[in-house]
Formats: sequence, structure tokens, C-alpha cells
Amino acid sequence: NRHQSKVLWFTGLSGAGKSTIAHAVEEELYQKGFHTFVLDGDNVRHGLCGDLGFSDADRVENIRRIGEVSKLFVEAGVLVLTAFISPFRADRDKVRALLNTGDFIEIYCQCPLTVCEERDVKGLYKRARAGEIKAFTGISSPYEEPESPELVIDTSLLSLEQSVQTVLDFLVARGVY
Ligand code: GGZ
Repeated sequence: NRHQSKVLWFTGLSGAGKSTIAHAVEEELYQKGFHTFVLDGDNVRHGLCGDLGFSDADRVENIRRIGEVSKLFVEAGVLVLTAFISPFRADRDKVRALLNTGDFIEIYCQCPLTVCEERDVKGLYKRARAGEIKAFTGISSPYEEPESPELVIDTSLLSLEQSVQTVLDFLVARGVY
């Protein structure tokens, strides 16, 4: 069945590679005929969640809305890929509980903080260290690692291609792909 709708929920620190991997996986799935959609900060935090910042309460609400929207997409037959830090275990677990068993695939993009900070693609870590950004994940706001994610990808060890292949292999093993 090529058209199984699921949620591939990427979680991890800023700069861990969530969005990049999600888009690359989407490209592969789209080529195979899947109906796919990526939700990430670029299309969610300006619109649907444009009223939210980065306090704990706002992050909770951000993830709640993204979870509900993901559920709607799944009901519409879409395979959703989400790329949000989603730092709180309880919030990720609530999204898991919202969906049918097996439809929530938690993918932990593991990457040491030191590596994310070295990459500092957008210069945000530097600004966070300087105190210019308050409550920055990993620096001044917590990240709770997944305890039993479906998949762990160490992006400090794997190339983008290897990371994508790891996700695709998992989907094959699950009979999704
Ligand atoms: C963490 C922040 C912050 C703070 C702005 N803390 O690397 P990016 O830039 O593109 O991804 C980060 C993104 C995080 O938004 P999420 O919606 O994924 O966060 S959460 O799931 O916690 O609600 C980063 C940028 O927004 N950013 N300020 N203080 N990341």
C-alpha cells in the first residue's frame, strides 16, 4: 500500500537537521507516489502559530496545534512529516495518543549540542550565548530526549543521504514503503 498516511515526527535541537532530512525524505516519498506534506517552522510559525513565541507555555500550544493539524492531514490521507524542536516529552506523547497506534513515528535527530553550536547555521546559538535570545533550547531552555523513539538518527555521524536512507529503511521494515 503506497498511500498509508502517517506522521513522521522529527524532534531534536535547533540545527540537528530535522527540516533538511524531512524535506529530503519527502522528496523520495513524493517520487514514489505518496501524498506528502512537511510542516515546519517556515509554514507554521508565521501563520497558524504566528501568535506564539518560545516560552514553555507557547511551545506547548505550538506542538498541540501542530499535533491537531497533523491528525487532520492523516485523516485526509496525507503522509505528514513534521520538523519542530518539540522539546517536551509530554507534548510529543500527547500527539502520539491523538493518533491511531502506529501512525506516530517519532524520529529523534540526535546531535550533540556542541556540534549544533559549531554549525550555528543561523547564528542563533551565538546570540543565545550572548543573552540576546532568551529561553533558547539547549542553552537556556530544556530539551527532553525521547525515551523510546521509533528511530534515532545521529546527524553528527551520518550524512544527509545516510539519514534519509535510515528513515526509508525503517518505512520498508514497517511495510509503509
Ligand atoms: C529555540 C528558536 C528560539 C528559541 C527562535 N529556542 O534552527 P531554527 O531556528 O530554524 O529552528 C528553531 C525554531 C524552533 O521553533 P519550533 O517551533 O521548532 O520550536 S518548539 O518546538 O520548541 O515550539 C530556531 C528558531 O525557531 N528559534 N527562537 N528561543 N529555537
